[in-house]
Amino acid sequence: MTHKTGPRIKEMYITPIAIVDPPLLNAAGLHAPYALRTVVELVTEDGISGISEIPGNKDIDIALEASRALLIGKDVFQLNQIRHVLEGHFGTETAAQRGEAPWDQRKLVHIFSAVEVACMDIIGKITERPVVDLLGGKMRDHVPFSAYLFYKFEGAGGELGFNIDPNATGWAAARQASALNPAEIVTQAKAMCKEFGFQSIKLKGGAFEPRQEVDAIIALREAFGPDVPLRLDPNALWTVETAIKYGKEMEPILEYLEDPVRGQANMALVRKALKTPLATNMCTTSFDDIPNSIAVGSEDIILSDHHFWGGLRSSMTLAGICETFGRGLSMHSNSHLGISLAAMVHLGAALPSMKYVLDTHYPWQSDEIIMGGRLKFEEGSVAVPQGPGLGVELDREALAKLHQNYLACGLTKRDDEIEMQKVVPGWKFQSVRW
Ligand code: GKR
Ligand code: MG
Repeated sequence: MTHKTGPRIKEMYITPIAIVDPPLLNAAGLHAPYALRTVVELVTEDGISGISEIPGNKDIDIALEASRALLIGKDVFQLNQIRHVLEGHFGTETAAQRGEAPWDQRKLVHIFSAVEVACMDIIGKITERPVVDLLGGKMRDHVPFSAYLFYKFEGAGGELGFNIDPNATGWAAARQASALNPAEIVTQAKAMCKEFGFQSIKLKGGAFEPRQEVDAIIALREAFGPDVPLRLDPNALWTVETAIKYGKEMEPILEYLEDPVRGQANMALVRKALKTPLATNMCTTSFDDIPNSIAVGSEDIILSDHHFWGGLRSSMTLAGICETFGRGLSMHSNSHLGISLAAMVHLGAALPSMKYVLDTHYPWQSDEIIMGGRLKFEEGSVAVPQGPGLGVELDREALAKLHQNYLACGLTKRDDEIEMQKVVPGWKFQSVRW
């Protein structure tokens, strides 16, 4: 097939949006009423559009704006050149720039991801193949996810904030309820698993002292039995001593313990002391981190994330590294909509093996920006979208509405500490707390 006008980038649209997010608790504080995302659309000279979604942050949006001039005129198939040009302009980032928060604060990885996914969406449309085929092809038709539980204050988020919609039913009602103790966590888990059919459960920890969170895991085990794998993620807030003490107590019931402690050296100490596998999206988060990860043995499972590892193809490279060095691979998530979920599903479908089902925050969101509305889960899995490229199209009306939310809400970057201080004055993030 030849393209007379060539698949060259003619336009780049960068749209920050704000999506309703309930008051979820984590190690860094509290989620704001809106989570920020940025939607990128590239359009070729012959009018083919490709889309992507990344975590929202004004600095990243400014950098994306600065990349526009570098991208216009580029052939979407030349992804290696595109990356080279972006690196030439922005320089490289070190692992240290990731920061101490549970999420990644680098810029360049997000830009690579935004540009690469949108280009691959276009390549898929041109070649009439789904993105999964561009990653080497499908290993599975349905990609399984885990329930992702959060401690939370009562509230629906968005305009309602800490209030609730009394007319909500089912999961939409359960999502508004408070979850501040093990019994409420079990109630949340039952409602989420009923709605989405999840067959594994992750609890976001680091919100309460470890005894309470370990008791929640024990309560989940009692409620769901031994066939439902359980994971706990304190986001590196525990000391080595705490992690070993509670890790040993949970040894018989945890599938894996995620980032109990901060840094590869501490993770390696805990890993030597426990039989439970350790997973991370905090200590081994870039290719620069891999040599030391292997040298010290900091984790058993790396939680990939195409937004943080620089795109889908980089995530496949990571999968190869994990295979070579005997690491498991799963997937990390942050608050997101359907463009990200579609990309996660294409990647998940291409992964050589799927021992550990993937994370997603999707049940916590109610907004959507893709035509046809929210993607469906069946028995905890999402079917690989059928169409070419990502297989999802932008709903421009919904995008415009969520962009208005962004302008109205006044948030420009995620800061869970500030949100928590609105509820608990003087509350401070501590990189290690218990
Ligand atoms: O959404 O509060 C959250 C999570 O804490 C998120 O920011 C983390 O990056 O899900 C993440 C994790 O697994 O650490
Ligand atoms: Mg984590």
